[in-house]
Amino acid sequence: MERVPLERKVLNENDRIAAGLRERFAQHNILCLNLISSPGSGKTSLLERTLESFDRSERVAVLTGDIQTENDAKRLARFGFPVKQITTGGTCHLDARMIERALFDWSLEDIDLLLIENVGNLVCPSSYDLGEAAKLVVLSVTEGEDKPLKYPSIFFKSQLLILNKIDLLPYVPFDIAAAEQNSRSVHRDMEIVRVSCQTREGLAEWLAWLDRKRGALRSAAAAAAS
Ligand SMILES: Nc1nc2c(ncn2[C@@H]2O[C@H](COP(=O)(O)OP(=O)(O)OP(=O)(O)O)[C@@H](O)[C@H]2O)c(=O)[nH]1
Ligand SMILES: [Mg+2]
Repeated sequence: MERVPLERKVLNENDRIAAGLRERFAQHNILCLNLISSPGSGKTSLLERTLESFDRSERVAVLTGDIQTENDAKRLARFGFPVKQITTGGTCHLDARMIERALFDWSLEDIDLLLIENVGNLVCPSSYDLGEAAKLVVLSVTEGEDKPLKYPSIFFKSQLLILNKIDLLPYVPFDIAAAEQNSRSVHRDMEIVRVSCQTREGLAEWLAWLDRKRGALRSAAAAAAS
């Protein structure tokens, strides 16, 4: 009985900080994306493939969350863009205050695209707004096509489903059409890309999606300025 009001208070506080972040991102025309998945679905791998595709002049930055270790930040720092690890020390999700703190010594004027890798968890991160323009969910083909039905919240809230590890489809009993159908039964307008971070199949489609979102933001900013 006590749990519900307390949870609501924490989330209200988070929403307040997230709204402030969203406003700052809008002021600086930053596209912020929040990547969410179970542990090991391939969030860091997707970010590695994404960063390696960018020219060094791109104004991209990454925040990556984990309960322990700086492993993901080390993997991503190799590409030469600003990367910071947020180690939550036990908390199963990132919250808006963690993002605010992590950004304190970064100049937002220098960033166009902020990619956030959330803690590996398909449940808790879906409740926390980080001020992002969109949540993206990664599901790999080793996890079962029923996951959108079992964990509907994150599939309902995500704009894009990235179906990863399609190179493993010949070896695992995963019905990819059923996974997509399940996902659209939870979220009718879900956009979907199929990728392999191993073979790079489908990555062009993901990068094109990213490009469209960045282009739409640039056009909206130019229209607002004129
Ligand atoms: N076969 C195959 N393996 C992949 C693919 N993408 C990632 N992996 C492997 O899956 C494992 C987990 O990938 P990560 O990128 O670390 O996953 P993650 O979602 O960042 O994991 P956490 O940060 O721990 O939640 C690694 O061994 C990757 O090499 C893929 O497309 N195909
Ligand atoms: Mg990772």
